[in-house]
Amino acid sequence: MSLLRQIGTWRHVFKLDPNRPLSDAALECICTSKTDAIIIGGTDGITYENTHLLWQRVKSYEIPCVQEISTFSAILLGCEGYLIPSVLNTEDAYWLKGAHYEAIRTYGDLIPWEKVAGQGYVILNPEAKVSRLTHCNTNLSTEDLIAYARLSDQLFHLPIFYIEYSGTYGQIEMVRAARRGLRKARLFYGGGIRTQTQAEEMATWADTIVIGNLVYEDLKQALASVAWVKETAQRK
Ligand code: 1GP
Repeated sequence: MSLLRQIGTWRHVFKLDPNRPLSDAALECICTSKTDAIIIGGTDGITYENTHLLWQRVKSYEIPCVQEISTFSAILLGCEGYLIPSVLNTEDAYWLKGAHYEAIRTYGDLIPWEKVAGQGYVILNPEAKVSRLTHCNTNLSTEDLIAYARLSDQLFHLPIFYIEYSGTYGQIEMVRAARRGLRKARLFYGGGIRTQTQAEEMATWADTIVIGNLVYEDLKQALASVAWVKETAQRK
């Protein structure tokens, strides 16, 4: 199945950070949890070594595993898929297209485009490391979100629109606004999901729910989130 088709089936994914320790037992629970995929990615301290090590560990399970690229020196050759964020609400064009241009200029003909999916990212938590790193304007209204969703989907034709609240639970109005703006793209939501109510609320509007921190803070709840999201998706 092509990467885009695969992504079209994802309801729930775990995002694992190469820079955070995870025991073998915890990783086994995550990879056999019936989540739809593992995304390897993070913001701080990402190196080729820690990324490759985590990938090797995940690869021993059957779960699909893709890399969300944040640092191009850490790109995993031979990974089954690559998610490439372009931050739409950044004030620094480097994070929208500059880093991408550099990577494409470096790797040129070697890039397996059929395994690459672009993500239109809107980062909405001003306290998140990724928000500070990428100089985002997080002070957005629902009208702004609708416009960004249309820009990403109808103008740039990015297959994924990602609302990123990394570390904090977001506002449902923003997710609903993004939903209104999208026609084709898949709507990803990530940020601060810790409870069943939160998972169900976001899964009602987003296509794919990304769980990150909870893996490291409360593994039991993280594992439970798979069913919370999937059962909500089935009811839609
Ligand atoms: C982070 O969107 C993901 O990039 C998930 O967010 O870590 O807050 O769950 P949390």
